Amino acid sequence: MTTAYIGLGSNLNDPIRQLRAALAALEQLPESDLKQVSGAYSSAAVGPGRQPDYLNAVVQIDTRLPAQRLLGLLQDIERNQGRVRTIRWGARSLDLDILLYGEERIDTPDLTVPHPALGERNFVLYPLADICGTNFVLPDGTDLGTLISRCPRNELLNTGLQLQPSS
Ligand code: A4P
Ligand code: MG
Repeated sequence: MTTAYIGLGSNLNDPIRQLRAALAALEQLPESDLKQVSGAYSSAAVGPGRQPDYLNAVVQIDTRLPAQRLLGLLQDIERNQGRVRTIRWGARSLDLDILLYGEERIDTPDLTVPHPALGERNFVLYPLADICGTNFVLPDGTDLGTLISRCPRNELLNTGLQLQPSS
């Protein structure tokens, strides 16, 4: 089993509904268990032009899927939720990024892990720390607390919205 962390983001078509639907789909991934879900955070869009605010979250899955296969299945989920790829960093109904895949470093034309922007994005680092704590060490040896200390929280807001139905 490999422990992987996936970033979820949406700023179109009812983001809270998009993230909840994504979570339901992630629970159905083959050869995988959804282990932890962060809070839902809102933030201003990083990217071109004026865009609606984002809702972001991070989840932990334990999986036997190879990283490339996981990426393909995540892209299927994006497509099922009406994602249309237009411009890079443009508004989207759902974006699923593989942030970390165990300790692995992957650098192929269609997959870079750890996600190259992970260390600069408060909307990734803070929800990641929710579920794995600030002592968590990344494959390059940096701990999450150090990255967070360099990445101001700014207007990032934990909405308190529940992504999973309470059991
Ligand atoms: N790809 C490479 N590595 C990965 C990975 N680790 N996980 C490739 C997922 N995909 C990966 O992605 C383009 C290609 O990246 C894919 O075909 C895949 O093979 P995309 O999702 O089609 O395009 P994108 O998301 O527009 O580009 P990119 O560079 O992935 O953007 P990001 O980094 O995902 O940023 N602002 C806020 N507040 N919150 C956000 O969530 N997200 C973005 C998108 C911009 N601004 C944001 C947010
Ligand atoms: Mg993406």
